[in-house]
Amino acid sequence: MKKPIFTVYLLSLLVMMLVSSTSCKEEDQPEVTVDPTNLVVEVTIPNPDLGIVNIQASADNTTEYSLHIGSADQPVATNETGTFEYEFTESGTFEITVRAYGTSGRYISAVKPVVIIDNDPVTIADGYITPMQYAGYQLAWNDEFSGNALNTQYWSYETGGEWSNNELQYYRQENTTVADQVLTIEARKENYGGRSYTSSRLVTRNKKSFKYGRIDIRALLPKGQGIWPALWALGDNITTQGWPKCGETDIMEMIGGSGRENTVYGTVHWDQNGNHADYGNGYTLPTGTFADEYHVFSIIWDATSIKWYVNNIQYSEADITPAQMSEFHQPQFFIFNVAVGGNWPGNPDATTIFPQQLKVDYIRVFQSN
Ligand SMILES: [Ca+2]
Repeated sequence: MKKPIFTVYLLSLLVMMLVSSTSCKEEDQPEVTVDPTNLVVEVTIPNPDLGIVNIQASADNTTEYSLHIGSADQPVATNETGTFEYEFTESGTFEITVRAYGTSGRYISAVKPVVIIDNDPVTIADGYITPMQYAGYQLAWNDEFSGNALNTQYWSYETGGEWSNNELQYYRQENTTVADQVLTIEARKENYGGRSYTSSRLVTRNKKSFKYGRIDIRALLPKGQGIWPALWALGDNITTQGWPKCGETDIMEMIGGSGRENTVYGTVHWDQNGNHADYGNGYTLPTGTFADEYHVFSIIWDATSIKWYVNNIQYSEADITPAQMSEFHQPQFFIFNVAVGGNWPGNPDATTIFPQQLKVDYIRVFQSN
């Protein structure tokens, strides 16, 4: 897992002075409590390659200082000196609030915005890589995303705002780029077509479909509550048979959100006597998340089974020999998309950072000799 390296930028000084609303005591009483005054907060950056900021606060008539991140009422630290150190572990725009408390128990506060920029983003070199050849197989098709545009001989865009699962995104061509050896699908918080989020959905429908083989997809996943990247496949006959009779093979799905970004799921969906049936399992990383570096999501699909792998570690197997699973003996086309919100992940919330990107280094289909 890569250690993040950040550069910290301070925005222009924004200081708010607040005094809590309780009124002062009457003049005829002895003065036993005092309100703080003259709060000054300085934020400095000791080392631009770390996410650490140093905070020095001073005020008159103050007995205690507290440090808050954002608008949280709960402090991350308190002391009598006003000297704090805080380390940010995520990139983004944040606010630091310092409160100075007087003997009255009342406080004044100052707010400073800081921008934390990831100075060492994950690169294509980070993470697991699979080989270009396997014994007993030959490469049937691959897209290494090495050009500067999506190869429309292989891929089409599926656009629009009406999708199942109560998803929130509008799919557009504009959210897809190919550059620097990778395909990027970007989910944005952006109003378009009556929706509050945009993203992309790409398909190889009518262009590239396969029955059986080893499929390797190397990808870096996005993260955040409500973000739902998927690398999957549907039967070519969906137009005549409908879903789920066409068969669906989910090579990788991940639902973003706290504690969930270290797990991916592999699933098959099919028709069983007129009912939807599915089977799947998840794989959880021993350390880190799928946003920390690239991983390779694979299936090995043959006449008897579909097996799912992460970084060549098998975590699931479906027996596809039952007659009810004839779906999985037909060609399927690929779909890459990043959905936003919906029934499974739930919707984005204040913790979700936009934009989010799914990056794909390659898709390779190997078929047995
Ligand atoms: Ca590539």
